[in-house]
Amino acid sequence: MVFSFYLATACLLAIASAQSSCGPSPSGKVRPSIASGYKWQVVATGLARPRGIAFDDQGRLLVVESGSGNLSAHTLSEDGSGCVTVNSSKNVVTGLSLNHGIAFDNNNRMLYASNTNDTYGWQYDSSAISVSNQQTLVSNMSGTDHSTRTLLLPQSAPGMLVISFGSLSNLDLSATNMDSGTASVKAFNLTNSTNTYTYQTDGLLLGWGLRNEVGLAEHPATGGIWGVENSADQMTRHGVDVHATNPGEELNFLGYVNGTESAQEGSNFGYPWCFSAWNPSILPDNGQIEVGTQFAIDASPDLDNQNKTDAFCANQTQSRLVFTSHMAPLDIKFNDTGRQAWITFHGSWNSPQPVGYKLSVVNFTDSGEPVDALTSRTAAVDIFGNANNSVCPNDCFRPVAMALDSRGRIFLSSDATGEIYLVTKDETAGGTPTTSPSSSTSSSSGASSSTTSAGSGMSARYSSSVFGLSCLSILAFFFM
Ligand SMILES: *[C@@H]1O[C@H](CO)[C@@H](O)[C@H](O)[C@H]1NC(C)=O
Ligand SMILES: *[C@@H]1O[C@H](CO)[C@@H](O)[C@H](O)[C@H]1NC(C)=O
Ligand SMILES: *[C@@H]1O[C@H](CO)[C@@H](O)[C@H](O)[C@H]1NC(C)=O
Ligand SMILES: *[C@@H]1O[C@H](CO)[C@@H](O)[C@H](O)[C@H]1NC(C)=O
Ligand SMILES: *[C@@H]1O[C@H](CO)[C@@H](O)[C@H](O)[C@H]1NC(C)=O
Ligand SMILES: *[C@@H]1O[C@H](CO)[C@@H](O)[C@H](O)[C@H]1NC(C)=O
Ligand SMILES: *[C@@H]1O[C@H](CO)[C@@H](O)[C@H](O)[C@H]1NC(C)=O
Ligand SMILES: *[C@@H]1O[C@H](CO)[C@@H](O)[C@H](O)[C@H]1NC(C)=O
Ligand SMILES: *[C@@H]1O[C@H](CO)[C@@H](O)[C@H](O)[C@H]1NC(C)=O
Ligand SMILES: *[C@@H]1O[C@H](CO)[C@@H](O)[C@H](O)[C@H]1NC(C)=O
Ligand SMILES: *[C@@H]1O[C@H](CO)[C@@H](O)[C@H](O)[C@H]1NC(C)=O
Ligand SMILES: *[C@@H]1O[C@H](CO)[C@@H](O)[C@H](O)[C@H]1NC(C)=O
Ligand SMILES: [Ca+2]
Repeated sequence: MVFSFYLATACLLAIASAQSSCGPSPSGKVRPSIASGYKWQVVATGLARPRGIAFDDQGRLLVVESGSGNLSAHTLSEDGSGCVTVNSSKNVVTGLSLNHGIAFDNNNRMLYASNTNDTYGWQYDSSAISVSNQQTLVSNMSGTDHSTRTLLLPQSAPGMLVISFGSLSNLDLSATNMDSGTASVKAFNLTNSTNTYTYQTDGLLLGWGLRNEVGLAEHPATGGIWGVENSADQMTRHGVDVHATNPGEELNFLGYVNGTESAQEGSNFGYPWCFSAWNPSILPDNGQIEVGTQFAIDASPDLDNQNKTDAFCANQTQSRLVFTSHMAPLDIKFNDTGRQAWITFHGSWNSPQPVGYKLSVVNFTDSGEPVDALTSRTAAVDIFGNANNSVCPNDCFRPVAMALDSRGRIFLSSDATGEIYLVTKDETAGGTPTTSPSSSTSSSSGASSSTTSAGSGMSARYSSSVFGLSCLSILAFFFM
């Protein structure tokens, strides 16, 4: 079980790399790598740590550049072969230290964006590419460490704005007080509101005990709100350091904002007392613990030396899926049918081996639930990543946020490299993945390509490549 999981993960991480000849080259030494059946290109480079992205009603890409605090609009051009480039760019909002959150209400021509402390709204003129009538909608979210305030406008409840407010540190005792607002997700009704809401005292509580729910999405068929959580670092249990492969990153179901009731809504999801197991085998006293089970951690000064039990943790709302520890999920977006959830993994310092730095996909059922059970370790399938995670974070792109266009194409920001990528299905690829260790050719139609040198021999406008072979050497590590 453990080994088959590592086999799958290791092989997926070993996907071959190839450079696209459409659009700019990747920044620096970045070498992207993609699964068979998909292709990638760089759309934009040189942005100032791009985070949240969204399309306006003209198909322009708006980008929160956290490095400058500005919000910029990029008019895109597309040639006959589907190659997308930036035609022109313009700053739309400056001077507010915007750092992540962005949302569009195209019906009402409203743009929303956030910095650490406040969420703003503007009327947006997509002809002039400009904003007016700035309002501060929700305030009092200041805090260090986890500084993003993700925004979501659910289609099932027009006028409601969902905001995620993360914890203020790795283990944050203030999160045990529901009134603090930290480590929670809330929804605010903007319809005809005239005053600025205070995060702590206003709004509808969707969940608390959520360490840092950076990614938020609404399921298109059910209206259910889903979040992906960045879980804790440096974890110990019963005096044993278990941080290398625990806790799991989480996919949580947060209920609905349109009045449909659910048991989850407003409940406590465990943090900072309880964490989900990713690798139960290294946890002391693991008799009752499976993958995804929430367990108690050691008392520590950060938590005022207080303790909770595994029985207490079993009583908190559990997640619906878990992912490899420390991959740092930052965004989730459903495709049009709601049967695919795309998740970006930014990667984190706290994993002994670099993990994440990639875009994965999770299957959902027609009724809007993950196909896999909570105990699964193979729910997330890797689509786009870096060719060699050993060189991460320095020489890797780091996926942050996505915007899907009406054709299901995925635009993807990378803050570390200042880039926007485009990942699409490769309609010309017919082949199935190969794991043949002797493969050495490459083409634009999904034939095998191995592996270590980017770009050589690629002459097609795009390249798609296939899962490579270094599985054995990577596996050897895990058997040690
Ligand atoms: C950029 O947009 C302008 C105005 O729409 C258009 O005339 C021009 O052809 C575009 N440039 C490219 C490279 O597509
Ligand atoms: C951000 O906006 C400021 C004006 O407030 C401007 O001086 C600066 O050049 C802008 N930065 C970028 C990267 O566009
Ligand atoms: C947020 O508020 C804090 C505390 O008042 C302040 O120090 C910080 O500069 C503010 N940050 C922004 C981006 O406004
Ligand atoms: C604003 O946040 C601070 C903590 O940063 C808190 O002490 C205060 O009560 C909040 N204000 C309101 C009105 O809730
Ligand atoms: C919001 O305000 C407008 C203008 O005053 C009014 O026509 C509308 O009925 C209000 N909507 C709600 C839901 O109260
Ligand atoms: C909430 O939205 C979902 C999806 O549109 C719908 O099925 C459900 O009936 C809605 N609930 C209410 C109370 O309107
Ligand atoms: C939001 O507020 C408006 C105006 O008071 C109200 O008509 C609407 O039902 C509210 N929406 C939700 C989802 O509660
Ligand atoms: C915390 O719980 C553990 C295991 O139940 C126990 O050994 C330890 O003494 C407790 N620590 C505190 C500070 O209560
Ligand atoms: C679990 O929750 C139930 C119902 O709220 C409560 O009666 C019970 O005491 C809780 N158990 C623990 C260990 O917290
Ligand atoms: C996800 O669903 C697709 C069909 O839509 C299937 O080909 C694929 O194997 C599924 N992946 C997993 C991990 O179940
Ligand atoms: C990955 O990078 C590491 C560190 O630079 C290097 O030692 C290793 O050979 C690389 N592996 C491949 C397959 O390129
Ligand atoms: C969304 O996912 C489903 C299930 O895998 C797939 O059939 C459909 O083509 C996807 N939609 C787009 C636009 O890619
Ligand atoms: Ca949890």
